[in-house]
Amino acid sequence: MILIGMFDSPFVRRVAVSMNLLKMPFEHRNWSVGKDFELIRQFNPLGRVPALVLEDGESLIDSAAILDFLDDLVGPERALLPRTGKERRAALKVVATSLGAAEKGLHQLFDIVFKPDTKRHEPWMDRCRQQMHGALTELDRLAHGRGVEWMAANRLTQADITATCVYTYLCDALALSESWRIYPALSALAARCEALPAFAQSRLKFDAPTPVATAAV
Ligand SMILES: N[C@@H](CCC(=O)N[C@@H](CS)C(=O)NCC(=O)O)C(=O)O
Repeated sequence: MILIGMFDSPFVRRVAVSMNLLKMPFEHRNWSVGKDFELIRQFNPLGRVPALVLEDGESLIDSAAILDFLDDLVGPERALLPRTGKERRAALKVVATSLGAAEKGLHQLFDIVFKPDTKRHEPWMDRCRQQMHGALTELDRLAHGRGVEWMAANRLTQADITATCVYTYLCDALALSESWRIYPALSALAARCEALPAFAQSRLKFDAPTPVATAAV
């Protein structure tokens, strides 16, 4: 299988980490949504990543659909999203909150990367920041409230993978200052996960565009 997209994307990375954990080998195409837009559009008409190209050439798009396919492939015993009940509800809540935070972070970043300074609308950026921090506060509360090592079950699940990929991404891309102090439980979870080989294999340190540093907590 071929995974398209750079590991600085939390959406791509959560697929890569999941495939590593499930011991599914993949080829990686490190294509950028900026300069490789036309190439990406051949596999996803939206021009977004991730896309996963299967052995028969079929292309799957959207991280949620790809992860659903992977869980289906490995079966209920090994699936990363709990199959049913309270654990599934808890995991889906963490995943939804994390992806919402990622989207609000991306809105801020894309405003800076793709729009001229004169087109930036500060009240909109403030709203995105507020929504992103609201989601991170909730994730920190959920991580703290658990009292066990993982977010949704007594084992590592998609909740931990997605929360970690998103949190690491936001800290890196938006240069969130003092985030470990403000989100201690979430930071501890992310540190535990990032220490695992499945995460380390897709860790990409990247430089945030300079003006983004205004996104202080
Ligand atoms: N819901 C999608 C979101 C994917 C997404 O927004 N990817 C970003 C990269 S982090 C992208 O490709 N953005 C380019 C664009 O939308 O033009 C998923 O979960 O895969």
